[in-house]
Amino acid sequence: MVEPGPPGSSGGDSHDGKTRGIKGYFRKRHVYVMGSTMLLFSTVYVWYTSNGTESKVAYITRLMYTKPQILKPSRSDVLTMTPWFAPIVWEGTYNSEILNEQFQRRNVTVGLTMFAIKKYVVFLKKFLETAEMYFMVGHRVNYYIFTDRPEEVPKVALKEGRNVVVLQVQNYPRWQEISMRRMELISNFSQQRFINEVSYLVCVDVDMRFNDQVGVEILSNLFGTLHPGFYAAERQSFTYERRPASQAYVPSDEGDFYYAGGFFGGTVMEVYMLTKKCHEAMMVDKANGIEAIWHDESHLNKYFVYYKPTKILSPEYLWDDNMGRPEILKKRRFLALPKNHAAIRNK
Ligand code: UD2
Repeated sequence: MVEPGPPGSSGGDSHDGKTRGIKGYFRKRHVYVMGSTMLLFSTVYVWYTSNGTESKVAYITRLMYTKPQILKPSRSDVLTMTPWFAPIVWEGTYNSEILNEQFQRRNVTVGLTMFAIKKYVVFLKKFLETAEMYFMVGHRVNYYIFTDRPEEVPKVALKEGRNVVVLQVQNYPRWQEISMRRMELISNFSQQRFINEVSYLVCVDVDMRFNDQVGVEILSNLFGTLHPGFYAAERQSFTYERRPASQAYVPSDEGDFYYAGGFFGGTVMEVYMLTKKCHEAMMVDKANGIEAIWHDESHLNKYFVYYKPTKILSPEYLWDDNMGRPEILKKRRFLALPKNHAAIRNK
């Protein structure tokens, strides 16, 4: 393989280690193998002046991987692009080595928000342990744990560049209110804190475990996740709020997908706007004595009808084994844990 030489040179291997006239250069090549499909070459060129002192260094990085094929779509069994040109993320549609390289260059930090109020603290250990194995591996991560029981947050060993931040918040008597108030808290903390600490926020339920890689392929300005129960359903079957009196109302002839309340995110600014608007809508409902059928999830779905996500995660990213194992599902990355509602809610 012939590599180009540094700027201004004629290039090629023939100049390795030789001086040319009054100036010469040496080349040091580092080869990193990233996964099985991509090679990352980092070549360092060092020029030397005639008296032997180093004068200039140039870095040339090459990325080598299998070329995409326009005539061979990566998946033909599922929709991979919405009509507003937002990619839908399925296994096989992306190369995580390319994406990791791009995000590492930007030194991105991702905030993962979760709420463990009252008895839901019991879910934290498994959640964090599996997140350390599968969530944004190789990237900087802040786990933001909202809880009313900070002393019950388990200590979990973290890899380098990853931190736990415990945020003490109040609880509410009803589980529905706890779920809905997440919007208010995420919007307040986005404005006060997250905006200074992370680039992206990922907002998830806590009664879950990671089961496979969830990486930077999910990141985009604003993303939502297809609900595992409705990805193949018709519009009329979506459990949107159908009462016009609620701010979450979606008419029967509108809407694209039914999104899960338990996995959304985006840049801090986009998440701030989403959570603020949903919280305000819930406060209007409260004043009018109405609560949307699926609480915060109904308001999230209303928001996404009019503010379209720029990326959509397939149900690989939020699966429940009670839904079986359909052929299209090549990975089950983030799984709902079975829970005894009577024992865990309102406790
Ligand atoms: C669905 C949605 C959830 C939310 C809810 C609204 C999924 C997977 N989940 O979950 O995001 O939209 O419907 O009805 O899409 N919590 C506590 N303590 C409590 C109760 C709740 O910390 O006492 C938190 C916790 O982080 C939990 C989340 O609120 O994961 C949602 O509550 P849930 O999981 O009980 O609601 P569920 O399963 O109906």
